[in-house]
Amino acid sequence: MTRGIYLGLGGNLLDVLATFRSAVDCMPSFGIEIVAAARAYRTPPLRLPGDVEAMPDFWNTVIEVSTQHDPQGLLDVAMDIERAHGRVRKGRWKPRTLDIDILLFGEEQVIQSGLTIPHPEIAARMFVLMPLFDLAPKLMIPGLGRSVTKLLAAKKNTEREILEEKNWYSATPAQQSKTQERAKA
Ligand code: A4P
Ligand code: MG
Repeated sequence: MTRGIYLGLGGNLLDVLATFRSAVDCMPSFGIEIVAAARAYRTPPLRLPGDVEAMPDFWNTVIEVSTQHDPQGLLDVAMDIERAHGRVRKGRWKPRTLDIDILLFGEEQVIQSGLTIPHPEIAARMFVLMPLFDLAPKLMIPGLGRSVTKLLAAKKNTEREILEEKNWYSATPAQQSKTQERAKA
């Protein structure tokens, strides 16, 4: 069982927070156990250059999970879960009901066709760093050699893009104990 796996969830179509809840609830049946869930953050869409199509804001969150899948197996079931929640791939960075990105897989670094871990955009995205900070502020990102706190501090000076934040999932026991640990620290 690998721990220290962090998944980024995102979406901007339909009731995204309800989709997050449904996705997380079905994960155990796909061999993914939920350890903790961060708050959800609403941000304007990050667009590809030249894309002017009107699109709703995104909700994003991060969950910590454990699983016996290897990284490719986890990506495969993540895509099954996306499809089961109405994801239709209409092109890169298009509106979506649910996107599941593998942000971190413990200490592992993976660079293969169709899979890069850690996710290459972690350090650039406030909507990833904020929820990751909720769960693991001291976590060091493999390959970057910097903690989530350091990455967020570097970003905060240049960008303030969070429009809203919400608790979307009732605390798991693991999340509660982490919250208590943080309160004591
Ligand atoms: N892939 C490679 N590495 C990974 C990984 N670590 N986790 C491959 C998941 N997938 C990975 O993804 C394209 C391919 O990435 C997959 O086939 C997989 O093999 P996709 O989900 O089909 O398409 P995508 O999501 O449109 O592309 P991509 O490059 O994953 O984009 P991102 O990084 O997901 O960004 N704005 C806001 N505010 N919030 C967002 O969440 N997301 C995007 C898409 C754009 N703007 C956004 C947000
Ligand atoms: Mg994606």
